[in-house]
Amino acid sequence: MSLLKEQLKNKIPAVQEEIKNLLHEKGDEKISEVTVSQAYSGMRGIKAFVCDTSSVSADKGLIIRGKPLLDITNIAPEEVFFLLLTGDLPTVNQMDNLKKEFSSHLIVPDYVWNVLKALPKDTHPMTMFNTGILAMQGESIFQKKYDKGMPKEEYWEAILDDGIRLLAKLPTLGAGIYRMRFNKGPKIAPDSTKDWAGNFVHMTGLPDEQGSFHKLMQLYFMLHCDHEGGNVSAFASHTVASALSDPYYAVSAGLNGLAGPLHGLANQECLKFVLNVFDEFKGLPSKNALTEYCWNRLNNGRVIPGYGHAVLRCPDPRFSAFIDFGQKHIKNDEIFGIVDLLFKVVPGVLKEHGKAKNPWPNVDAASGSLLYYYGLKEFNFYTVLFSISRSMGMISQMVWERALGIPITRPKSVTTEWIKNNI
Ligand code: HAX
Repeated sequence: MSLLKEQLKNKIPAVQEEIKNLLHEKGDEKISEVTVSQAYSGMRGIKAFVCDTSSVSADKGLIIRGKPLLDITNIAPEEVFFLLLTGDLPTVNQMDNLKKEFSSHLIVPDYVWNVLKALPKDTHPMTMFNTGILAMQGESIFQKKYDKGMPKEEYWEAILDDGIRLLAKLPTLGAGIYRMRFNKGPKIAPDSTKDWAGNFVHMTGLPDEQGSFHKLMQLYFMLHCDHEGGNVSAFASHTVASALSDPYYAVSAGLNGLAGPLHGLANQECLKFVLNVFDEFKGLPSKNALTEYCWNRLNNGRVIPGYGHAVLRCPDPRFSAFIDFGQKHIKNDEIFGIVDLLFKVVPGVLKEHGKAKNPWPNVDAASGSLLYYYGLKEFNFYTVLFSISRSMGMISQMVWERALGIPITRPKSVTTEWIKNNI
């Protein structure tokens, strides 16, 4: 048994007991009330379910298992996965064991590439990525064991087995799609001696003599791993998994939500916006010119991508971590300079505009400029990178939901007629 699974096996019974007692003691207490306007506005702010992998506070941002994000930006993606699942950072031994497990499942089956080859040449990389995941559904251990009558107590283990196999393949799938979709030549085989991010960089074929692109991808895959349970992608995958659809179904469902421009696709939209600024001004504009440019966009009824958030009310710490990286590694780059200038301009503009509840940058405001610098210029690929990372959070949440026996998601909707007659 893997050391990760062993750790979870030790932890799960105590958490099950804790929650049983909590329900016994506080099961009838209220944690939220719902107003009519919340019912018409995306259920914003309603506390209605539990996610322990991470939480997001309006003024501090992402906290992973009690650790504020900016305290742990140095850890590797494999470590954050272990942390999301167990609440502990792995020992050296546990980390080696997890890396070995990932390394033995790197190969994406040939039939997946054949399915992807059959798609139109201009298919969006996110469509290719999600199709690739769904095409592998027949590999699901959960589904095979379920068909044979697996007892409920074993669900979480089968979800974890699927999750690790799927996660191991995602950098291979993503990098293969990058090369296929943007005519970069034949796929590059994974290297089982490399870590998750290093393997991705290797399989893209992009140069990285100094190792800084590898460092960026480690940070990138770490920062995007989870953002509590209520965001579109996490909630979609949570809902699909609650029907006992296996992780291949549930992760691809979540990622279809991530592919929306108000969610994960904002990273591609944001770099597109930054490049438009660069083209318009042939470089870095003045502060006044950029302010006017932003106002024009707002007056045309368009959002400023990379700014605003449904929960956060402060600059996103993930943005701050990317800006720190940029200051250290690519300080004098002009595209990065525009991102930096936007940070000085947009919050003021959005405050004056008066609509957005949060005028501050989110995770998507800075990441694209860094990827662009390292040669990953095809910005409609960026949400695939977000997806590779966010799958860790979805899978961690799923493992615990099955371990705790959380039932099928089924909130109750009401009709407008009901509201008129009953409130
Ligand atoms: N630019 C212009 N207007 C904005 C805005 C922005 N960046 N952010 C919010 N607003 C507007 C909204 O469109 C809304 O306008 P209407 O009343 O006309 O509909 C109003 O301000 C109130 O919105 P809100 O309550 O502040 O924000 P929501 O919770 O409804 O939406 C969004 C949150 C992130 C979707 C929103 O801020 C947005 O569209 N931002 C730009 C896109 C973006 O960066 N998305 C990525 C978010 C992070 C993420 O999930 N990454 O994956």
